[in-house]
Amino acid sequence: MAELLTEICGTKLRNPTILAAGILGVTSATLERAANSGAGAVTTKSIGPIRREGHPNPVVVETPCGLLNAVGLSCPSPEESIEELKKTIKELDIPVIASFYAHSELEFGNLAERISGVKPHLLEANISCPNVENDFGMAIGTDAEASSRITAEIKSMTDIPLIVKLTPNVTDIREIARAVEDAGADAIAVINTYGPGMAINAETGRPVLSNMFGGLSGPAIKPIALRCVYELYDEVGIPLIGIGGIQTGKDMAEMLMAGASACGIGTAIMNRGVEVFSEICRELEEFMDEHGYSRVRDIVGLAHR
Ligand code: RRO
Repeated sequence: MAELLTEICGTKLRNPTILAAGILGVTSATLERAANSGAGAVTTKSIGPIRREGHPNPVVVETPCGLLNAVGLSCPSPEESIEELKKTIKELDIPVIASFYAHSELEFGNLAERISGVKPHLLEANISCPNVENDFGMAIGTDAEASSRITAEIKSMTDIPLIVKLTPNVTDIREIARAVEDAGADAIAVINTYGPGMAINAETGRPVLSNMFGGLSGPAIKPIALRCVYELYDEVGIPLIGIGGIQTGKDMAEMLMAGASACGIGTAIMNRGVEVFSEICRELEEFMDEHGYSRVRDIVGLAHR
């Protein structure tokens, strides 16, 4: 039987499936559901510097090959989020990745320091949300210089390994990845949602999302995620977490072959339920057994031969 163990920045994962940020990630109870269903690690919904309501409903709409969302970075106060994170870390026996966002360099650094106090295994800086105003979210992740400054500031405030999550909505993702690697990032997660896109209800003649536009996830963006991981595997020397459209064990094998060491799962939970983690692992194991691969590292980057 194939061995699914993998590793991100020295943190061992029992398998390469990671609950992606923003899905089931607000409370320890929902994160625990993903852990119990077999996830290798879980990521919290992005913790912010102040309580934020997010956009009014509807914030999610299904499209033929994926989901559009414009949740709008909703989050409890940082005190509440960090308390919940502390509980999650205590209760779960798998690595917990704390995702967070802020509005400025200093705020990113301060929040990273506060979150690090409860010792998550890894931090994930979200500089790539497509659904918010200009001064944060994707505005940072599309600017190599801002991405670099924020990464360096976070690194100066914490010793916990830092994953930086990038947006695909750039001309050259390699430039942004190089900038964050040079600034000290320990790993890169690619990709956040694509777009924004929109849905219109033909009956009402109105946009469906209250925010009108939202980020696209799911099978529609898998080819884009694969391309980003493939490009970055050649470009940077730090581990990659591949996210975007992974629904099956075979999808995951492809993402590992592109160069990811582990993979985020999000939209697939809507389609296959929370059991998707153990199902994808079983499918990946079967795929590896059938093809004679015995360890995850045998297939990481295989498509680059
Ligand atoms: O909350 C959101 O609307 C959101 C976030 Br923070 C993100 O990083 N990506 C996304 O598609 N939605």
